[in-house]
Amino acid sequence: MKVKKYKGSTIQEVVNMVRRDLGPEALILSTRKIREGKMASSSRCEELFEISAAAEESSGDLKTPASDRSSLTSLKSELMTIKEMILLLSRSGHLMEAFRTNPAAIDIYVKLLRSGIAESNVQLFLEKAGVFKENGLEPTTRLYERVLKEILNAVDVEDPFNDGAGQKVAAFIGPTGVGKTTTIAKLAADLSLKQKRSVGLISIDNYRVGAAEQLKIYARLLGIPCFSAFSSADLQFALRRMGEKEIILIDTAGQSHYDMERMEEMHRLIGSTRAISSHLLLSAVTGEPEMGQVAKNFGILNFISYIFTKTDETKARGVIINQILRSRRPISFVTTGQRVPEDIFKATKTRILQLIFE
Ligand SMILES: Nc1nc2c(ncn2[C@@H]2O[C@H](COP(=O)(O)OP(=O)(O)OP(=O)(O)O)[C@@H](O)[C@H]2O)c(=O)[nH]1
Ligand SMILES: [Mg+2]
Repeated sequence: MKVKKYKGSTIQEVVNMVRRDLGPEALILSTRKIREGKMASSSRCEELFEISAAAEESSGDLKTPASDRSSLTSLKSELMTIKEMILLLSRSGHLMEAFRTNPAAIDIYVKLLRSGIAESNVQLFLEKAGVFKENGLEPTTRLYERVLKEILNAVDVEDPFNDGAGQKVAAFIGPTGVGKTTTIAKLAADLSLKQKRSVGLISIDNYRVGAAEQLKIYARLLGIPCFSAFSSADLQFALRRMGEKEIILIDTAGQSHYDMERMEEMHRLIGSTRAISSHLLLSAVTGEPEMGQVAKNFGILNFISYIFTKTDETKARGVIINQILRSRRPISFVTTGQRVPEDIFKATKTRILQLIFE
């Protein structure tokens, strides 16, 4: 692997130099602004852009040691190539003006974009972190820390079962197949087995054949009660029967967010009982802007937190941030796989960041 440094008076000029010399697949190790001249303070001191880039000696070259080749492969997943940089330059001309002040921010910009955070939000975070106002001589790590801090500020977290006072009744709502029943099973296991709290389950899913039975199987395994409720009266009855339980988890039927009739029906069933809090499950693999539409339409049920599921099925987990910025609500839990009870964690700001940028 050869690593070389290139200097020029504009980013575009340096990028072209790298492409000519190392080819379009060359990896950008760093982009920064430097001052060159006899005396740093003198007016003759010139401000230049410097790019450090790496490339294989020649493709398939037997002389390239195996260790070099494997380190290059791992770098490839992390770093931007010259080809990508050219694309970026052509796409966001106005942004490149901003990057003139701080070229090191290009790396951060690309990292955030790759995480699935929408371009407009990436710009917002960079602007808020003051990246475009700085003199460009600050180390990238400091800039990155400031951007991460801005992202952290956007994330709210809340554990609906944390506060010990009073009974907690939580309904889990969301589109079909997002993982409502599985998430309830994971939570019920954690709350009853690990935290030793008294838990009861209610299924109001009377649409899908075998839905209530699915929940009852989990309840039986955990040794906790489970009722089915088909009407408002049934639900009130079940809630009364479990009056002494500390926590009651309600499983609801998955439904299309465009079926407003069923949404109203669900509202009549759970929305009219003030003691029930709703939590919206969103699958991280739901495309955008559909995720926003799901949250908007389910908003009629006044959900108080998000639970993001299936985060193991995508690397673009920055969609979580996009959703929070579209409609700000705290995150309560995140699920990371199919295994019950392991694949779930309670949301904390740090864990959300790790999930997105790991
Ligand atoms: N990969 C992955 N799969 C998950 C996750 N959570 C749930 N699943 C799977 O998603 C499928 C649907 O899960 P359910 O819990 O039945 O979903 P639901 O929302 O209750 O579905 P309906 O009641 O039909 O609306 C099952 O195969 C689960 O194992 C997760 O975090 N990651
Ligand atoms: Mg279900």
